[in-house]
Amino acid sequence: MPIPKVEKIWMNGKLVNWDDAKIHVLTHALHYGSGVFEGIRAYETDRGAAVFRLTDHMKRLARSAKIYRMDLPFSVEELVEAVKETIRANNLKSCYIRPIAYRGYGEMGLYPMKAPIDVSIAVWPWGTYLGEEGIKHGVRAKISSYQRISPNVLPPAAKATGQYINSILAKLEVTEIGYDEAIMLDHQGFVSEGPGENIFIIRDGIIYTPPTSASALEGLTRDSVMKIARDLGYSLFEQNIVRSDLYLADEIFFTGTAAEIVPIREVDGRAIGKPGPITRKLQDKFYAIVKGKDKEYIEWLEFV
Ligand code: PY5
Repeated sequence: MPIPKVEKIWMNGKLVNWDDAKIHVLTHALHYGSGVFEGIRAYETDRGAAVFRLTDHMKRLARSAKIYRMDLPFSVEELVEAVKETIRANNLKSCYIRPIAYRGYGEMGLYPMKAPIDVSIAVWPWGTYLGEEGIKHGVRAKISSYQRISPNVLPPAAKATGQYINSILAKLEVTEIGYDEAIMLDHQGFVSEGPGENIFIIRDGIIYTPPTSASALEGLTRDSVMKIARDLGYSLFEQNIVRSDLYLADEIFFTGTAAEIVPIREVDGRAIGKPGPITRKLQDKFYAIVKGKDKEYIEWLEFV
């Protein structure tokens, strides 16, 4: 789907026209994937657009940058303000938000410290990543033969642009044979996550999700769902999961900013079934929270 064009993109502190938000072909990050990014969403509420856990996302951007020894030229507070400014400039009630910090033009070697760090923030209306049908009825997933990157290959804790070619290989492999999304195993064979989503399973009323030591990103939707589930009284464990745990689960779902909360109705040809009651409950609560209808979690919303 083409990206719906809006008016302005924030680049290194200035709002520029969408069509002018261009970079040089010798940008370091284009050649080597030396960028870090975030995916954030703003939702429509009674008090206007509200960005879900904006500061937490920008803190993660700063952590990704730290891992790759990038000195961000803007503070977390400045980036938070810049996101709000960009949403206001484009008059959006809800949108997806894509901040990126990358090594720019000025160095072609692999020692990157002489290249500048450029930062931009783009926003646009983007529906749920795996589709509305997926949210309602669940998606079909398959375990990819591509292993998820491991900590001593590329740090899974960082959301770095280059790391996503691993996700792309997994996504391509399974979608070309008709599945909606991939599930990736870590270097030890434990379930890790989707190409751009964390994963949860439920068995006998207990919720499990792989630990970050299984190369799963510290997802903010994951963190939110963990908190919501525990507040609702469920037992939830961060625990290693093997592939047969997926096949035998009562319910499975993906979480992510782009994807939101997506039930999985089939894994590797084994039916999991229609979205189950706990998945539904967590979805309902999550959407109430992000739309500002649940005051208990109002501190997660940062109003534009
Ligand atoms: N795991 C990976 C590898 C991710 O890229 C993402 C987010 C997640 C988990 C979920 O993290 P969070 O809940 O903090 O979003 N993926 C991006 C997103 O915006 C990009 C998806 C194409 O959802």
